[in-house]
Amino acid sequence: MNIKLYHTPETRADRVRWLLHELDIPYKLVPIDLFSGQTNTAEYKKIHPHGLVPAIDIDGHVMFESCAICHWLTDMFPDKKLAPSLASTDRQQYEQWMFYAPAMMEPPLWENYLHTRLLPESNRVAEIVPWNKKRFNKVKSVLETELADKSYLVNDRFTTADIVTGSVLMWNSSELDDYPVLRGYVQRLSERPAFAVMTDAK
Ligand SMILES: N[C@@H](CCC(=O)N[C@@H](CS)C(=O)NCC(=O)O)C(=O)O
Repeated sequence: MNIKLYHTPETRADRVRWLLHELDIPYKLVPIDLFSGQTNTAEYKKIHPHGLVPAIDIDGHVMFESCAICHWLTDMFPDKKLAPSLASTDRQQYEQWMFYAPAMMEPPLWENYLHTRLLPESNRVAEIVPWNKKRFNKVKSVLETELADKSYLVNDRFTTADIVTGSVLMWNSSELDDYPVLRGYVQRLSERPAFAVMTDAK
C-alpha cells in the first residue's frame, strides 16, 4: 500500500500522522504550507476541494476529513488492534468517542478561535466566546468523569478514539487546571512513542 499524507504541523493532519506511527506503517509525508497559497491552487483543490489539510492518497485514491481517515486506516489494519471489532460490544463506545471529537469537541474551540483571532475584528461576536467556553467545559467534565477510573476511553485499552479526542484536548491543554484526570490523560498520550516520533520529526 502506497500512502501519501498531505500534512502541515500543528493542524488536524497531526492526528493522522500520529496514527500512522501507532500503526507503524510506511508513508510519504507531503509538507503543505498553508500560508504560501499552495492550497489555493487548482492542483491542490483536486486533492482537497476546500484547500485544507489533511488529505491522504492511498494507492492513487484520495480521501479527506481527518477523523474519517483515522477511522478508515484503523479498520484497514485490524491486526494493530486500535479499534474493537464490529462484533464487540466495545465498538459502540469506540464509535461514540470517534464522532464526539469532531461533533462536540471541535466546534466550540474552533468557533472561539474564529471569534477571538481569525475573523476581522468587525466580524467577531464577543458574546459567543463565554458561551462556547461553557460548552467546552461541559465536554471536559464529561471526559473527566469518563476517565476517572481508567487510562483510556474504550474499555481501558488505547484505541484511535484516544488519538482523536486526545488531539482536540491538546489544543486546549493550557486550560486543564481544573481537570486533573484530563491533565494526566493528555500527559499519558503525549508520552506514547508514536506521538513522540511525530513531534520530533516536525
Ligand atoms: N473537518 C476537517 C477540517 C480540516 C481543516 O479545517 N484543516 C485546517 C487545519 S486544522 C486547515 O487546513 N486550515 C487552512 C485554511 O483554513 O485555509 C478535518 O478534520 O480534516
